[in-house]
Amino acid sequence: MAAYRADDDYDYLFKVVLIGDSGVGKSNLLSRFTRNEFSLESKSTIGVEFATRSIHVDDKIVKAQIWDTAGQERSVACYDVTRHVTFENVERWLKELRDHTDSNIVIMFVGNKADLRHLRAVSTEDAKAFAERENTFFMETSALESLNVENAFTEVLSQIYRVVSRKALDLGDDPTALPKGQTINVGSKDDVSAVKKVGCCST
Ligand SMILES: Nc1nc2c(ncn2[C@@H]2O[C@H](COP(=O)(O)OP(=O)(O)OP(=O)(O)O)[C@@H](O)[C@H]2O)c(=O)[nH]1
Ligand SMILES: [Mg+2]
Repeated sequence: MAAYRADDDYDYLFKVVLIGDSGVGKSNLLSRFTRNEFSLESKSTIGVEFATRSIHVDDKIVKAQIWDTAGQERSVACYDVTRHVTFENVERWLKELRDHTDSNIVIMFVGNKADLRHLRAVSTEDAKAFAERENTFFMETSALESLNVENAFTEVLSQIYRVVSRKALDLGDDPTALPKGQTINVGSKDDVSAVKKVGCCST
């Protein structure tokens, strides 16, 4: 076996979709995580965009394909801590999601713009309590200050990895034997084309 790993050599490919109201900072969380970039004047996203980055989880290379749109594989639900309505909307989304997907889906609840301390409208306590009730992961981030962005994505990818390897074990398989280069959808049977068809915020 070769001692090096090529750039595109990975053990798992996970698809992660960012959802949340317009302007909460989805595109900037994505660009901060995948390119370490932030833009103060980013334009509203039209259509579908994605970017990739590989990280290590345990001894495995996990490649994340992160979709900046609303779709079926909803993993990271974002709101803006300075706008309470964006919190109410992800609350609603998460509740609907619970009714329509299997319990294995991994959801991270992300309160972005934590740097705007003087403008805060959603308290950490309220968000934490909601996340506990809904049994989701929760983190406050700032794409601007690069606060917790790395942690949020690493956490969600590690949890998806855990669910997937647990599933593989349940089936009596070796998790490392999962076929390489195959997209593993957690909590949905639909593929990317379905995401495009459904478009933004359809539920
Ligand atoms: N202060 C602060 N501003 C942020 C942060 N993240 C994003 N912004 C700003 O918020 C605005 C919207 O950010 P986007 O990343 O474009 O938001 P979006 O959720 O992708 O919006 P849509 O594409 O319309 O759905 C931009 O002006 C960003 O510069 C943050 O963590 N802190
Ligand atoms: Mg955007």
